[in-house]
Parts: sequence; structure tokens; C-alpha cells
Amino acid sequence: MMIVSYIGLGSNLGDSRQILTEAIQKLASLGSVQTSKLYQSPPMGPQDQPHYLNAVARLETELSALDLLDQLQQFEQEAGRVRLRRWGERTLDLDVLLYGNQQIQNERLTVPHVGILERDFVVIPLLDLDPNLHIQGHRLDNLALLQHTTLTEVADQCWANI
Ligand code: ROI
Repeated sequence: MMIVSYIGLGSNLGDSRQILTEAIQKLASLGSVQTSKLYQSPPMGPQDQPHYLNAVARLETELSALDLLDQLQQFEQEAGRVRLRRWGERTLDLDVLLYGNQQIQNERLTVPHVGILERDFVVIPLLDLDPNLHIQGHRLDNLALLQHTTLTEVADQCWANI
């Protein structure tokens, strides 16, 4: 069955723009992909690390949630994923934000992603892809965090050439 999933992308080590572009190309092998705009975002966590590039992809896929997670983890490894510390810098982070309207809770996966409603670098790109999105009864476009965002737009929705 075709499911619409939303994947969060983040990078603040290496050539982040190239790393995210390659990640989008790989996601496109899993189904039909659309991308949000590309954003620069100050680090959440320790401040002595580079700014992040963040985006969200909308993926229509036949993969189960766990098969999707396996693929994302493989793509992270292929990008030479380095994670230096908890809440610290990383080469590539791919998170399952939403998987249809399903709630999933197991050792490997929590969906909707923890903190999804508190992170502007997730909410704003999600709104690029679906301005009417609701999560856990909240209209995303009504969230208070949208009033004082720290995101900077660095490219339009064509940034990954998709
Ligand atoms: N901060 C920002 N701005 N963007 C991220 O993608 C990101 N990812 C993380 C932590 C370390 C929480 N901080 C982040 O995993």
C-alpha cells in the first residue's frame, strides 16, 4: 500500500549541501519524492558547532516503516556518517518524521518523531510541502514557534534538482 512519509534531513559536517542533494537522489530510488526549500539553521544543542542545513522530503513509498528506516540508516552510512557527540555535529541525519497517519512506538522508531512540533527546522519545511498539515491535532501553521523563527532560506524547492 502506498504511504506518504515525511523525512527530515540535516547536516552540519562536510559539504552539507552536496550531502543533502545526494541523500535526496537516493530517497528518489524509494518512491516519488518532493523537497521543501533548503534552510540554514543555528544548532539546537551545543552552540560551539556549525550551523545546519535542513530540509524535509515528502516520499510516497510502498516500504514498511522499518524497511524505510533500514534504507535511511544505510544512506547515512554511505554518506560516511560521523556523529561526534550527543546533540552534536553530524554528517547526515535522516529521520522518519511522519509515516502516513500512523503512530509507531518500538525500540527502533517513534513516529511522529519526538520534538516534531518544537523544531522550526522541521515545521517550516513541512509547511512548504503541505500548508494544511495537522499533527497530533495541531495545525502546523498555527504553532507559536513560527512567530520567532531562526531559519534562513538558502534555496528554493529546486535545490536538489528534483
Ligand atoms: N539543530 C539543527 N538546527 N538542525 C538539526 O538538524 C539538528 N539535529 C540534531 C541536533 C543536534 C538536535 N540539533 C540540530 O540532531
